[in-house]
Amino acid sequence: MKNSLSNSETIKSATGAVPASATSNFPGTRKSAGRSVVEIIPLCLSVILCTLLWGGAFYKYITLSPAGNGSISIVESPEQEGPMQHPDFVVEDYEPVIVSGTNITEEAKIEADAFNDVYTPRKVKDGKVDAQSYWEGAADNYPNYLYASFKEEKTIHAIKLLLNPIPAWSTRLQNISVEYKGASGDYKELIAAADYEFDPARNNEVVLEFDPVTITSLRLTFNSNTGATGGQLAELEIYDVD
Ligand SMILES: [Ca+2]
Repeated sequence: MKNSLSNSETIKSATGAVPASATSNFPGTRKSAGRSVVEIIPLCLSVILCTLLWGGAFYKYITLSPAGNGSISIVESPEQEGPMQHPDFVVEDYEPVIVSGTNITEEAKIEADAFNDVYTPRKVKDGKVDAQSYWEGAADNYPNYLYASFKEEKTIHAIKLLLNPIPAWSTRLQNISVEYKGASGDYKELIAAADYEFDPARNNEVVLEFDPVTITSLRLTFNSNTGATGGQLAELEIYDVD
């Protein structure tokens, strides 16, 4: 009897619903989120490869915003084949101005109302622009006057004012006016007072051109100088008309 009942239970079990555990534990049929492990591995490899390739391709176009607030700005980097410099920092090459005519300052007698230390007026016509060869007006005593006088009348059309061009002579503004005097009479205005920039990046030179005028003397008036307590000039070049 016992054996008969055992056979009946065995038959029922063999013909009834199959328990879930009967398939889940079967070798080679494990499931994960509806895909087998065999299917997921190549999919993951594909995702990683695409991330590396596309990430590298777009890296140069994506930067974080300067504010660092987490936003993203998309910019296009320039095609660069060599060293590059931002346009805001590019310094243009400066070519010193070539003035027509002949520099006749050598023929002139140079004087000033005063000078500072060893910086005498004659130093504006020795052909040197070094650190020792310039005239400087009396300190804190504007206006400072510089004169160039000739024995004979000269017809001129330009003057060039120079300072030492090395960067140590940093950019400064000098307020200057120019007057002239003929064979007789008093000084007349040639160039009204104005601020002129002396910039070592531009050879620390200022060129003033005007309609030809016949003179026996020039008077330069220095009203201010942002770089010193008096007017300064390393060379004065006066050009005649040839
Ligand atoms: Ca000089």
